[in-house]
Amino acid sequence: MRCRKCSKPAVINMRHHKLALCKEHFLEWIVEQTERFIRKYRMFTHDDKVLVAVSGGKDSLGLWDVLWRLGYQADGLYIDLGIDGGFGYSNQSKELTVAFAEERGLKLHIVDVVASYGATIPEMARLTHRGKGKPCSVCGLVKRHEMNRIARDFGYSVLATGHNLDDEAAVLFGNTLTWATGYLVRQGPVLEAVPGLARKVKPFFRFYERETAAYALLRGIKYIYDECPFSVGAKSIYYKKLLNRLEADRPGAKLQFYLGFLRAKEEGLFAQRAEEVVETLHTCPVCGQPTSAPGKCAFCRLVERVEEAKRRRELSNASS
Ligand code: Q46
Ligand code: ZN
Ligand code: ZN
Repeated sequence: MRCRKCSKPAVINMRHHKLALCKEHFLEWIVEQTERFIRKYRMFTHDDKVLVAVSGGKDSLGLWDVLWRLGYQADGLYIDLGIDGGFGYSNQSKELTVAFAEERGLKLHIVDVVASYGATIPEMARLTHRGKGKPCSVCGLVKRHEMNRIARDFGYSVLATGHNLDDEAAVLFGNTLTWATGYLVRQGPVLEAVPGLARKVKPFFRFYERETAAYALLRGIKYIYDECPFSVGAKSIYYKKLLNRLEADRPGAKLQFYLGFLRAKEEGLFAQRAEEVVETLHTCPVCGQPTSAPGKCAFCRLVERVEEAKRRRELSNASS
């Protein structure tokens, strides 16, 4: 197989695009395509301050690398969740992220949830009995809150995440199986800003996971190969496998599924539902972030419950 652009041996064949490329042209292609998607979907411009949420994985570090090469003002945010999983997941991913930023002279914000809130994510879930043994819902809540907080406190107008097509198609598949219209209306590569919340964008949303992995590998980015230990058995992984089987028989099926959804939405599918779910936002009296119901937001309630549970535990330890 030869590169379409220069006839050197190809390192990747993207059957859905009928495009094979050599290393040099593939790396160039990813950067050019990312720029094209950023413009096409009006994600941000060179005047915006962009905060990239980085986990130490291939997608987020790859995205940060591409935005840096394109000359955007893109700083990173790493949230140390305190997850160990027997191999120091959080420590390893933090070290790799710090090294990545240092090598390129990039600014990185680090939030340490233990230092800030007194417990790791798995401890928070245990102490508050949330998530039936899985800390993912607590984790999502904390990550969203911290991303919004750093974006607001440091004046970032855009929050970028490294979600790829496989991630997005799996979420879409899950939402479609249950016709979760409330989620479907909000799903997309751009979520516009609302007062108090920065715009959220996913510049890698049209790349297959295999392409983002190839980009990180060929670019020589050192990223964490292991997934978070709590991702084992996640529904999204099962949906990804199903979609991969479909893709193997019909190259391009995943991309078609997702882009078809975006087109249908543009044509008015769910438009009525979108109007219904425009919520009146309230402001949390503790943290000042927007929240859908009056009173404290879900994050502040979680932090309060963690503190209460820790106090109770200390009291019972002291009396025993
Ligand atoms: S939610 Fe769950 Fe992920 Fe948090 S606890 Fe790990 S698997 S990192 S995207
Ligand atoms: Zn080439
Ligand atoms: Zn709050």
